[in-house]
Parts: sequence; structure tokens; C-alpha cells
Amino acid sequence: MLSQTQINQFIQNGYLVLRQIAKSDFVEKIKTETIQQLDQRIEPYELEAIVQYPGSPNSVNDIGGDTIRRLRQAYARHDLYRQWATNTLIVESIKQILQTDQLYLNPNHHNSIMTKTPKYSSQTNWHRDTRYWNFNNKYLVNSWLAMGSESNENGGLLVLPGSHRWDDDSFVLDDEQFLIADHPANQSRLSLAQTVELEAGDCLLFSAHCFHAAAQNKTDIVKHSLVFTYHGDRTFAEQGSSSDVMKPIFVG
Ligand SMILES: O=C(O)CCC(=O)C(=O)O
Repeated sequence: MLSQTQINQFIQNGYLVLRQIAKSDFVEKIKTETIQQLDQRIEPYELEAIVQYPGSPNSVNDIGGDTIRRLRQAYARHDLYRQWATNTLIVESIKQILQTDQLYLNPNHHNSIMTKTPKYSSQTNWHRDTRYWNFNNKYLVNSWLAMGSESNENGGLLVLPGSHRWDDDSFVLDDEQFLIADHPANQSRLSLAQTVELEAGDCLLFSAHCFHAAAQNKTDIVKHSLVFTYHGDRTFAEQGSSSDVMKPIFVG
């Protein structure tokens, strides 16, 4: 159960960190499973070389071209991931934030284990997840469970607090809907950037409409995070869109 202060923080900033919400033995289990699935290269996954973000290998045939950026379809992969996706504390917290009686996980978005490898990871520029998603509103919340420490050094998330409420268009995006980092019109907003420092077992909840970014992993340890996207019963995917391929999963 979130306190009113925590709910207010989310409303104000567009994100909230729930510290040490996953028990350490559970995090160890989920991390072991993740490393195994990565080693076995269990599909479906997305390669760094395919997204072509800054720093990613130029092609799948280059050195590091087979580096996995994320394992997709986490919910269907293993009961441990489903346990986290339906964890009562997470589900009830997001229901409070969204003021909904019924919560759904959208299996088409995130629903993944994000990995950042030391040598071949990429930088993700400032974006809103909602930019390519197709829903009738912006009220979607991501949960991001850290399986280890996350900081700017290993490519942890950065957020622009309050950006989920920016409904004007005074910031400038490129063709792929990323904020242009060196555009004068974006400078005051980019100066708000905060690094979200996490430890194993911490979970970040953030609005899918909140601008976020992440650097490359400059350490020598792989970073793993488990990410799901949720919405309430007043949010619908547009029929026939990429957000509607698989039907929402009721989680509580
Ligand atoms: O870990 C990262 O690079 C950020 C991932 C992200 O923001 C996304 O996939 O939407």
C-alpha cells in the first residue's frame, strides 16, 4: 500500500522508487534464471545491433553483433517472471497510482528483461515510451525491477521529473521522437535530469509518458532489469495496432 506522500510523488514527478521491495533470495533466483536464458539465447530477443542506438555494434555480423539488448515476452518465459509481474505490492501500488480497480499487463510492450553488457551496450536517448504505442490515453505505468545495482556508470535510467505532465510542444524531437540533446529549446528541460540509482530488489515505477534515457554500461558487469507495462480499465489499445497484437492480461 502506497502512502499519500508516495502517490503525490508519483503524480508530481512521474516516477517513484520502491526500495527493497523484492526479497534478496527471489532476486537471486530471477537473476540466475535470466543469466541461464541469456546463455541459452532463448528467443524471442532483440539485438543491440538491430536497434542501432548510439554505441551499438554496426551490424549483426560485426564483433559484438550478437549482443542481446532484451529478452522479450518475459511473462510467458518463466513462472518467476510471472510471479513478479503479478506481485501484490506492485499490482496494488500501480492500481493506487492509476486510481483503477482493475489492472492489466500489456504483453506487447516492455514485458522484457533488459540487459546491458559492458562492451557492446548502447545509449538510449531521451524518449517517452508512449511515442510509438497506440492507446487512447497516456496512463500507463512501467515497473522496473533491478537485479543488481544501477547507476549512470552501468547504464541505469535517467528521468526528467514531471515530464509526464508536459502537454505543450515547446521541446524539440527528432524524426524518431527522441529529444534533441543539443537543441537550445531543450536545455532548461534537460537540466532537470535525475539519475535513478537502484540496488538489487528496488523497483522503479514510472509513467510511460515520462521522458527517460540511459547511458552505455561502462563497468565490466552485465546489468539486468525486469520490466513490465500496466494500465487500468479506462485505457485501451487501438484495435489492430502494435499495442493490440496480444490481449491485455488481467493481473488484479
Ligand atoms: O536501458 C535502456 O537503455 C533504456 C531502455 C528504455 O528506455 C526503453 O527501452 O524504453
